[in-house]
Amino acid sequence: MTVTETSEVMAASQSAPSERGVRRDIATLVTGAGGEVGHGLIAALHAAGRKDIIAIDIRALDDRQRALCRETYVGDICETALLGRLQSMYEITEVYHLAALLSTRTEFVPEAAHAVNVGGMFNLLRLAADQARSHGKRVRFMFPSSIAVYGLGDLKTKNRAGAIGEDQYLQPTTMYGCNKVYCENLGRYYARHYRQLAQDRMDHILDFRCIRFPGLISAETVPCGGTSDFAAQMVHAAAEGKPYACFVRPDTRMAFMTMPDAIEAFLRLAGADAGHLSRCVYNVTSFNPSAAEFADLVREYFPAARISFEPDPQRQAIVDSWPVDVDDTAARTDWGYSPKHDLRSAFEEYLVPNVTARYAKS
Ligand code: AKB
Repeated sequence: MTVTETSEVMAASQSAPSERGVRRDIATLVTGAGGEVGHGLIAALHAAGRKDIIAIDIRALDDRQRALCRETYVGDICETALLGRLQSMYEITEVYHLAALLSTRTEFVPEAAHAVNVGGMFNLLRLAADQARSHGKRVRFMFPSSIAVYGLGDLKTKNRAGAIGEDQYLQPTTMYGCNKVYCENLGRYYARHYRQLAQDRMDHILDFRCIRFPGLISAETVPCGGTSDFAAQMVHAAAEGKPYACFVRPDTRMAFMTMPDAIEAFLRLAGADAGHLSRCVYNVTSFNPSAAEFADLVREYFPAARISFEPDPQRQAIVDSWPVDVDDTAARTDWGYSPKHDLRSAFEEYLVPNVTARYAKS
């Protein structure tokens, strides 16, 4: 498929009506397409028969991903000009807005992170609202939030609270968490209250649906920029035969899930009957080992693994502010969330065979 630079997009749409004629192509827009979730999501959408994917990322997608998309664009979601040009070229009916800076990276550049995480979200919501007004249909807007929206003041509170519900402890301690909780509220506003006093308001322009993901563990990609990355980095390092110094204490406990379960949950929520949804934002979780328990499993499957614990106090404080687990009853009740992997099967059926194959090639 084609890779279109921003400048080409701008040129193409400034000319006469697009080569597609007056009718715009139906499209599903995926931002942050080159990221960890983007890799899994685009493959799953394509496998489900979607041929209308247009993908944006700040960097060019790899050839394999590009082949799954109708078109890919290299550009910045903060560039309203690019989004405006896409508005003229496509009839966007669904948005998966994945582009974001994660919790560790944002703590070096919080203002820049706000610009991307909130400014970018605002631009995508405005694009979706403009689209809904132009084609007259509600746009489904899928948004990945995070357990980083939670802020449990200290370890005693964290351990006492146990699995928390969606409406508890919403005092995040990172810019990323602040961004995500605000973006959740922006999405809900656009879905339920947008221009509520305007005479020409259009009710229900967006169908905003959001999952607060726990730490995600992928066999296909190695995470960076996140504070939950230690689990995935540990298993990838073991498979690659490299030592790994874990940046949190052995007793650190938090919720995780495998990337395939995360993608399946996201698409299941996207396809759920709106009448069954009691809320816009849902918790999901699969397993919540301590870092030591996770390391024990890594050593069981990779006996030569060299794992040490060298806690980074600042990153440790971030993970200590996140819950030991979350209550995902609403997701299971409303739209049938049911992860395939628990901790043992995550290793046995997903991580070990796939990371072993990944590094066997190298
Ligand atoms: C991060 O570590 O920042 C993310 C998250 C928990 O949302 N993976």
